[in-house]
Amino acid sequence: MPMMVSQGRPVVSATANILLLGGTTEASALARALAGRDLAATLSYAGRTGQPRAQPVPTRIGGFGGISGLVAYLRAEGITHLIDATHPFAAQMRAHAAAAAKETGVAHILLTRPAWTAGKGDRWEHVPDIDAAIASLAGPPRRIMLAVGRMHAERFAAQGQHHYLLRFVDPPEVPPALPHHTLVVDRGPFTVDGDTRLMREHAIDMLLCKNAGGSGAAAKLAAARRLSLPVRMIDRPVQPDVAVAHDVAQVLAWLDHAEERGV
Ligand code: 3Y8
Ligand code: NAP
Repeated sequence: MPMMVSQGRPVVSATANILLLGGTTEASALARALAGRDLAATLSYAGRTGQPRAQPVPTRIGGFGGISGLVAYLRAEGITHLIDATHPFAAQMRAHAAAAAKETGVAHILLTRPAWTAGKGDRWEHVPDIDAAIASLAGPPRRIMLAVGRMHAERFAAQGQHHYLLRFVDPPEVPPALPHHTLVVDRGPFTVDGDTRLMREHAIDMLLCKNAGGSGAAAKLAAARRLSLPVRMIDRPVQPDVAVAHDVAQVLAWLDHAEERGV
Protein backbone atom coordinates (compact mmCIF):
# COMPACT_ATOMS: atom_id res chain seq x y z
CA MET A 1 0.00 0.00 0.00
CA PRO A 2 1.63 3.29 -1.07
CA MET A 3 2.88 5.79 1.54
CA MET A 4 0.50 8.78 1.40
CA VAL A 5 2.08 12.22 1.24
CA SER A 6 0.51 15.65 1.82
CA GLN A 7 2.32 19.03 1.68
CA GLY A 8 5.50 17.02 0.96
CA ARG A 9 5.49 15.44 4.45
CA PRO A 10 4.92 11.73 5.00
CA VAL A 11 1.58 11.21 6.64
CA VAL A 12 0.90 8.32 8.96
CA SER A 13 1.97 5.14 7.21
CA ALA A 14 -0.47 2.62 5.92
CA THR A 15 0.86 0.15 8.50
CA ALA A 16 -0.85 2.16 11.25
CA ASN A 17 -3.64 0.32 13.07
CA ILE A 18 -5.76 2.72 15.11
CA LEU A 19 -8.15 1.99 17.97
CA LEU A 20 -10.59 4.88 18.46
CA LEU A 21 -12.57 4.85 21.72
CA GLY A 22 -15.83 6.49 20.68
CA GLY A 23 -19.28 7.53 21.84
CA THR A 24 -19.00 11.26 21.15
CA THR A 25 -19.54 13.76 18.34
CA GLU A 26 -15.77 14.25 18.06
CA ALA A 27 -15.14 10.51 17.78
CA SER A 28 -17.61 10.30 14.89
CA ALA A 29 -16.00 13.28 13.16
CA LEU A 30 -12.56 11.70 13.55
CA ALA A 31 -13.85 8.37 12.21
CA ARG A 32 -15.06 10.19 9.10
CA ALA A 33 -11.63 11.83 8.68
CA LEU A 34 -9.78 8.54 9.13
CA ALA A 35 -12.07 6.71 6.70
CA GLY A 36 -11.19 9.41 4.17
CA ARG A 37 -7.52 8.48 4.59
CA ASP A 38 -7.96 4.79 4.00
CA LEU A 39 -6.27 4.00 7.34
CA ALA A 40 -6.90 0.88 9.41
CA ALA A 41 -9.08 2.12 12.26
CA THR A 42 -11.63 0.52 14.57
CA LEU A 43 -14.15 2.57 16.54
CA SER A 44 -15.09 1.07 19.89
CA TYR A 45 -18.43 1.52 21.72
CA ALA A 46 -19.15 0.34 25.28
CA GLY A 47 -22.55 -0.98 24.20
CA ARG A 48 -24.54 1.44 26.33
CA THR A 49 -27.20 2.13 23.70
CA GLY A 50 -29.40 -0.11 21.62
CA GLN A 51 -28.49 1.20 18.17
CA PRO A 52 -25.28 3.20 18.29
CA ARG A 53 -24.68 5.46 15.32
CA ALA A 54 -23.29 3.64 12.29
CA GLN A 55 -19.69 4.53 11.52
CA PRO A 56 -17.63 4.73 8.28
CA VAL A 57 -14.95 2.51 9.87
CA PRO A 58 -15.29 -0.97 11.44
CA THR A 59 -16.71 -0.89 14.97
CA ARG A 60 -16.52 -3.15 18.00
CA ILE A 61 -19.04 -3.06 20.86
CA GLY A 62 -18.50 -3.99 24.53
CA GLY A 63 -15.98 -3.59 27.33
CA PHE A 64 -12.44 -4.92 27.04
CA GLY A 65 -12.36 -6.49 30.51
CA GLY A 66 -10.53 -3.84 32.48
CA ILE A 67 -6.97 -2.61 31.92
CA SER A 68 -5.63 -6.14 31.38
CA GLY A 69 -8.31 -6.84 28.80
CA LEU A 70 -7.44 -3.66 26.94
CA VAL A 71 -3.70 -4.46 27.09
CA ALA A 72 -4.43 -7.90 25.63
CA TYR A 73 -6.60 -6.35 22.89
CA LEU A 74 -3.93 -3.78 21.94
CA ARG A 75 -1.33 -6.52 21.64
CA ALA A 76 -3.54 -9.11 19.92
CA GLU A 77 -4.78 -6.61 17.32
CA GLY A 78 -1.36 -4.99 16.77
CA ILE A 79 -2.78 -1.55 17.60
CA THR A 80 -0.20 1.18 16.86
CA HIS A 81 -2.19 4.26 17.94
CA LEU A 82 -4.81 4.52 20.69
CA ILE A 83 -7.06 7.59 20.32
CA ASP A 84 -9.37 8.10 23.31
CA ALA A 85 -12.29 10.23 22.11
CA THR A 86 -14.66 9.21 24.90
CA HIS A 87 -16.90 11.59 26.81
CA PRO A 88 -15.30 13.70 29.58
CA PHE A 89 -17.41 11.80 32.14
CA ALA A 90 -16.18 8.39 30.92
CA ALA A 91 -13.52 8.63 33.62
CA GLN A 92 -12.90 4.91 34.08
CA MET A 93 -12.41 4.26 30.34
CA ARG A 94 -10.04 7.20 30.10
CA ALA A 95 -8.01 5.97 33.07
CA HIS A 96 -7.86 2.44 31.61
CA ALA A 97 -6.74 3.75 28.21
CA ALA A 98 -3.91 5.78 29.75
CA ALA A 99 -2.75 2.82 31.85
CA ALA A 100 -2.90 0.33 28.95
CA ALA A 101 -1.05 2.68 26.60
CA LYS A 102 1.68 3.15 29.22
CA GLU A 103 2.00 -0.60 29.79
CA THR A 104 2.18 -1.44 26.08
CA GLY A 105 4.00 1.64 24.77
CA VAL A 106 1.22 2.19 22.19
CA ALA A 107 1.07 5.85 21.04
CA HIS A 108 -1.88 7.46 22.88
CA ILE A 109 -3.76 10.74 22.73
CA LEU A 110 -6.97 12.04 24.37
CA LEU A 111 -9.36 13.86 22.03
CA THR A 112 -11.64 15.92 24.23
CA ARG A 113 -13.69 19.08 23.75
CA PRO A 114 -13.03 22.05 26.05
CA ALA A 115 -15.39 22.47 28.99
CA TRP A 116 -18.28 24.89 28.60
CA THR A 117 -17.90 28.25 30.36
CA ALA A 118 -20.74 30.50 31.47
CA GLY A 119 -21.40 33.43 29.16
CA LYS A 120 -23.41 36.63 29.33
CA GLY A 121 -26.88 35.98 30.68
CA ASP A 122 -26.00 32.54 32.10
CA ARG A 123 -27.07 31.70 35.66
CA TRP A 124 -24.80 28.76 36.51
CA GLU A 125 -24.05 27.18 39.86
CA HIS A 126 -21.21 24.63 39.77
CA VAL A 127 -21.17 21.38 41.74
CA PRO A 128 -18.16 19.02 41.71
CA ASP A 129 -19.93 15.71 41.01
CA ILE A 130 -23.26 13.86 40.88
CA ASP A 131 -23.45 13.34 44.67
CA ALA A 132 -22.97 17.07 45.30
CA ALA A 133 -25.56 17.82 42.61
CA ILE A 134 -28.09 15.60 44.40
CA ALA A 135 -27.32 17.13 47.81
CA SER A 136 -27.62 20.65 46.35
CA LEU A 137 -31.29 19.99 45.47
CA ALA A 138 -32.51 19.98 49.09
CA GLY A 139 -35.42 22.38 49.37
CA PRO A 140 -38.98 22.96 48.19
CA PRO A 141 -40.27 21.13 45.09
CA ARG A 142 -39.10 22.37 41.70
CA ARG A 143 -39.50 21.26 38.08
CA ILE A 144 -36.00 20.20 37.01
CA MET A 145 -34.77 19.11 33.58
CA LEU A 146 -32.37 16.33 34.55
CA ALA A 147 -30.23 16.03 31.42
CA VAL A 148 -27.71 13.54 32.80
CA GLY A 149 -28.97 10.49 30.92
CA ARG A 150 -30.14 7.14 32.26
CA MET A 151 -27.22 5.74 34.24
CA HIS A 152 -27.47 8.08 37.24
CA ALA A 153 -31.08 9.32 37.08
CA GLU A 154 -32.49 7.12 39.85
CA ARG A 155 -29.98 8.47 42.37
CA PHE A 156 -32.00 11.69 42.32
CA ALA A 157 -34.80 9.84 44.16
CA ALA A 158 -32.93 11.08 47.25
CA GLN A 159 -34.54 14.43 46.36
CA GLY A 160 -37.88 12.94 45.34
CA GLN A 161 -39.82 16.11 46.10
CA HIS A 162 -38.97 17.53 42.67
CA HIS A 163 -40.64 16.82 39.35
CA TYR A 164 -37.90 15.65 36.96
CA LEU A 165 -37.95 15.88 33.18
CA LEU A 166 -35.70 13.00 32.08
CA ARG A 167 -34.20 12.43 28.63
CA PHE A 168 -32.88 8.96 27.79
CA VAL A 169 -31.39 7.65 24.55
CA ASP A 170 -33.37 4.39 24.72
CA PRO A 171 -36.70 3.50 26.36
CA PRO A 172 -35.92 1.89 29.75
CA GLU A 173 -37.06 -1.70 30.48
CA VAL A 174 -38.73 -0.42 33.67
CA PRO A 175 -39.80 3.16 34.45
CA PRO A 176 -37.17 5.00 36.51
CA ALA A 177 -37.92 4.90 40.26
CA LEU A 178 -38.45 8.63 40.60
CA PRO A 179 -41.81 9.51 42.20
CA HIS A 180 -42.53 12.51 39.99
CA HIS A 181 -41.02 12.43 36.54
CA THR A 182 -41.71 12.76 32.83
CA LEU A 183 -39.53 10.72 30.47
CA VAL A 184 -38.57 11.82 26.97
CA VAL A 185 -36.72 9.32 24.75
CA ASP A 186 -34.49 11.14 22.30
CA ARG A 187 -30.90 11.14 21.19
CA GLY A 188 -28.79 14.23 20.47
CA PRO A 189 -27.53 16.36 18.93
CA PHE A 190 -30.40 18.59 20.05
CA THR A 191 -31.53 22.04 18.87
CA VAL A 192 -32.01 25.27 20.80
CA ASP A 193 -35.58 25.65 19.56
CA GLY A 194 -36.36 22.04 20.43
CA ASP A 195 -34.90 22.31 23.92
CA THR A 196 -36.57 25.69 24.51
CA ARG A 197 -39.94 24.21 23.51
CA LEU A 198 -39.33 21.18 25.75
CA MET A 199 -38.48 23.34 28.78
CA ARG A 200 -41.49 25.60 28.20
CA GLU A 201 -43.91 22.67 27.70
CA HIS A 202 -42.80 21.15 30.99
CA ALA A 203 -42.63 24.45 32.91
CA ILE A 204 -39.01 23.74 33.81
CA ASP A 205 -37.49 26.05 36.45
CA MET A 206 -33.96 24.58 36.58
CA LEU A 207 -31.62 22.68 34.24
CA LEU A 208 -29.20 20.18 35.78
CA CYS A 209 -26.50 18.78 33.48
CA LYS A 210 -22.89 17.63 33.13
CA ASN A 211 -20.20 19.88 31.76
CA ALA A 212 -19.89 17.69 28.68
CA GLY A 213 -18.58 20.45 26.43
CA GLY A 214 -18.89 20.20 22.70
CA SER A 215 -21.79 21.00 20.42
CA GLY A 216 -23.94 17.87 20.67
CA ALA A 217 -25.34 18.65 24.11
CA ALA A 218 -25.00 22.45 24.18
CA ALA A 219 -28.47 23.36 22.90
CA LYS A 220 -30.02 23.03 26.36
CA LEU A 221 -27.65 25.67 27.75
CA ALA A 222 -28.70 28.18 25.10
CA ALA A 223 -32.34 27.29 25.78
CA ALA A 224 -31.87 27.84 29.53
CA ARG A 225 -30.21 31.21 28.80
CA ARG A 226 -33.08 32.17 26.50
CA LEU A 227 -35.59 31.33 29.26
CA SER A 228 -33.34 32.84 31.96
CA LEU A 229 -33.35 29.56 33.89
CA PRO A 230 -30.74 28.65 36.53
CA VAL A 231 -28.33 25.86 35.57
CA ARG A 232 -26.78 23.41 38.05
CA MET A 233 -23.57 22.42 36.25
CA ILE A 234 -21.73 19.24 37.25
CA ASP A 235 -18.01 19.78 36.76
CA ARG A 236 -15.92 17.15 35.00
CA PRO A 237 -13.89 14.48 36.71
CA VAL A 238 -10.13 15.05 36.58
CA GLN A 239 -8.75 13.82 33.25
CA PRO A 240 -5.64 11.64 32.96
CA ASP A 241 -2.29 13.42 32.56
CA VAL A 242 -1.70 12.48 28.90
CA ALA A 243 -1.31 14.19 25.51
CA VAL A 244 -4.55 16.04 24.64
CA ALA A 245 -6.04 17.23 21.36
CA HIS A 246 -9.12 19.44 21.15
CA ASP A 247 -10.11 18.84 17.55
CA VAL A 248 -9.74 16.40 14.67
CA ALA A 249 -7.01 18.43 12.91
CA GLN A 250 -4.79 18.22 16.00
CA VAL A 251 -5.22 14.45 16.11
CA LEU A 252 -4.33 14.07 12.43
CA ALA A 253 -1.20 16.18 12.95
CA TRP A 254 -0.34 14.03 15.97
CA LEU A 255 -0.78 10.88 13.87
CA ASP A 256 1.64 12.24 11.27
CA HIS A 257 4.22 13.36 13.85
CA ALA A 258 3.83 10.12 15.79
CA GLU A 259 4.76 8.38 12.58
CA GLU A 260 7.73 10.67 11.94
CA ARG A 261 8.90 9.97 15.51
CA GLY A 262 8.62 6.32 14.57
CA VAL A 263 6.09 5.44 17.29
C1 3Y8 B 1 -23.27 4.90 23.69
C2 3Y8 B 1 -23.63 6.43 20.92
C3 3Y8 B 1 -22.33 10.83 17.90
C4 3Y8 B 1 -22.25 10.99 19.41
C5 3Y8 B 1 -23.45 11.76 19.98
C6 3Y8 B 1 -21.78 14.25 22.57
C7 3Y8 B 1 -23.17 14.39 21.98
C8 3Y8 B 1 -25.32 13.37 21.36
C9 3Y8 B 1 -25.59 14.69 24.19
C10 3Y8 B 1 -29.11 15.74 27.12
C11 3Y8 B 1 -27.73 15.17 27.33
C12 3Y8 B 1 -25.76 12.40 27.97
C13 3Y8 B 1 -25.79 11.03 27.24
C14 3Y8 B 1 -25.49 12.67 25.64
C15 3Y8 B 1 -25.12 13.28 24.47
C16 3Y8 B 1 -23.99 13.09 22.08
C17 3Y8 B 1 -23.29 11.88 21.50
C18 3Y8 B 1 -24.21 12.61 23.52
C19 3Y8 B 1 -26.06 13.38 26.82
C20 3Y8 B 1 -24.59 8.31 22.53
C21 3Y8 B 1 -24.02 6.94 22.28
C22 3Y8 B 1 -23.81 6.31 23.47
C23 3Y8 B 1 -24.17 7.20 24.50
C24 3Y8 B 1 -24.08 6.87 25.95
C25 3Y8 B 1 -24.89 7.81 26.77
C26 3Y8 B 1 -24.89 7.56 28.27
C27 3Y8 B 1 -25.44 8.93 28.79
C28 3Y8 B 1 -24.86 9.93 27.80
C29 3Y8 B 1 -27.21 10.50 27.06
C30 3Y8 B 1 -24.84 6.14 20.07
C31 3Y8 B 1 -25.97 8.54 21.93
C32 3Y8 B 1 -26.75 12.47 29.10
C33 3Y8 B 1 -24.35 12.70 28.52
O1 3Y8 B 1 -28.95 5.03 28.22
C34 3Y8 B 1 -27.73 5.04 28.54
O2 3Y8 B 1 -27.17 4.12 29.18
C35 3Y8 B 1 -26.94 6.23 28.13
C36 3Y8 B 1 -25.72 6.39 28.68
C37 3Y8 B 1 -23.49 7.26 28.80
C38 3Y8 B 1 -24.97 9.30 30.18
C39 3Y8 B 1 -25.67 8.57 31.28
O3 3Y8 B 1 -25.08 8.62 32.37
O4 3Y8 B 1 -26.79 8.04 31.03
N1 3Y8 B 1 -24.36 9.15 26.67
N2 3Y8 B 1 -24.65 8.36 24.00
C40 3Y8 B 1 -21.76 4.96 23.67
C41 3Y8 B 1 -21.14 3.58 23.88
O5 3Y8 B 1 -21.88 2.59 23.98
O6 3Y8 B 1 -19.89 3.54 23.91
O7 3Y8 B 1 -25.80 5.53 20.58
O8 3Y8 B 1 -24.79 6.52 18.89
C42 3Y8 B 1 -23.59 9.33 22.02
C43 3Y8 B 1 -23.86 10.76 22.30
N3 3Y8 B 1 -24.53 11.20 23.34
O9 3Y8 B 1 -21.62 9.94 17.40
O10 3Y8 B 1 -23.06 11.59 17.26
O11 3Y8 B 1 -20.84 14.19 21.77
O12 3Y8 B 1 -21.65 14.20 23.81
N4 3Y8 B 1 -25.30 11.37 25.91
C44 3Y8 B 1 -24.07 14.18 28.78
O13 3Y8 B 1 -23.37 14.79 27.96
O14 3Y8 B 1 -24.59 14.69 29.77
C45 3Y8 B 1 -27.54 13.81 26.67
O15 3Y8 B 1 -30.10 14.98 27.21
O16 3Y8 B 1 -29.18 16.94 26.86
P1 NAP C 1 -16.92 4.60 31.95
O1 NAP C 1 -17.80 4.60 33.15
O2 NAP C 1 -15.72 5.45 31.91
O3 NAP C 1 -16.44 3.10 31.60
C1 NAP C 1 -16.97 1.97 32.27
C2 NAP C 1 -16.55 0.75 31.47
O4 NAP C 1 -17.28 0.73 30.23
C3 NAP C 1 -15.09 0.76 31.02
O5 NAP C 1 -14.22 0.36 32.06
C4 NAP C 1 -15.13 -0.20 29.85
O6 NAP C 1 -15.31 -1.55 30.28
C5 NAP C 1 -16.44 0.20 29.19
N1 NAP C 1 -16.28 1.23 28.16
C6 NAP C 1 -16.48 2.57 28.29
N2 NAP C 1 -16.33 3.19 27.11
C7 NAP C 1 -16.00 2.22 26.21
C8 NAP C 1 -15.71 2.22 24.82
N3 NAP C 1 -15.77 3.34 24.09
N4 NAP C 1 -15.39 1.01 24.22
C9 NAP C 1 -15.37 -0.13 24.94
N5 NAP C 1 -15.67 -0.20 26.26
C10 NAP C 1 -15.97 0.97 26.88
O7 NAP C 1 -17.81 4.91 30.64
P2 NAP C 1 -19.30 5.55 30.53
O8 NAP C 1 -19.32 6.87 31.18
O9 NAP C 1 -20.25 4.47 30.92
O10 NAP C 1 -19.39 5.79 28.95
C11 NAP C 1 -19.58 4.69 28.11
C12 NAP C 1 -19.59 5.17 26.68
O11 NAP C 1 -20.59 6.16 26.51
C13 NAP C 1 -18.28 5.77 26.23
O12 NAP C 1 -18.05 5.38 24.88
C14 NAP C 1 -18.53 7.26 26.29
O13 NAP C 1 -17.75 7.96 25.34
C15 NAP C 1 -19.99 7.32 25.93
N6 NAP C 1 -20.64 8.51 26.49
C16 NAP C 1 -20.63 8.65 27.85
C17 NAP C 1 -21.24 9.81 28.37
C18 NAP C 1 -21.30 10.03 29.86
O14 NAP C 1 -21.99 10.96 30.26
N7 NAP C 1 -20.62 9.24 30.65
C19 NAP C 1 -21.83 10.75 27.49
C20 NAP C 1 -21.79 10.54 26.11
C21 NAP C 1 -21.19 9.40 25.62
P3 NAP C 1 -14.07 -2.57 30.52
O15 NAP C 1 -13.50 -2.15 31.86
O16 NAP C 1 -14.72 -3.93 30.53
O17 NAP C 1 -13.10 -2.37 29.40
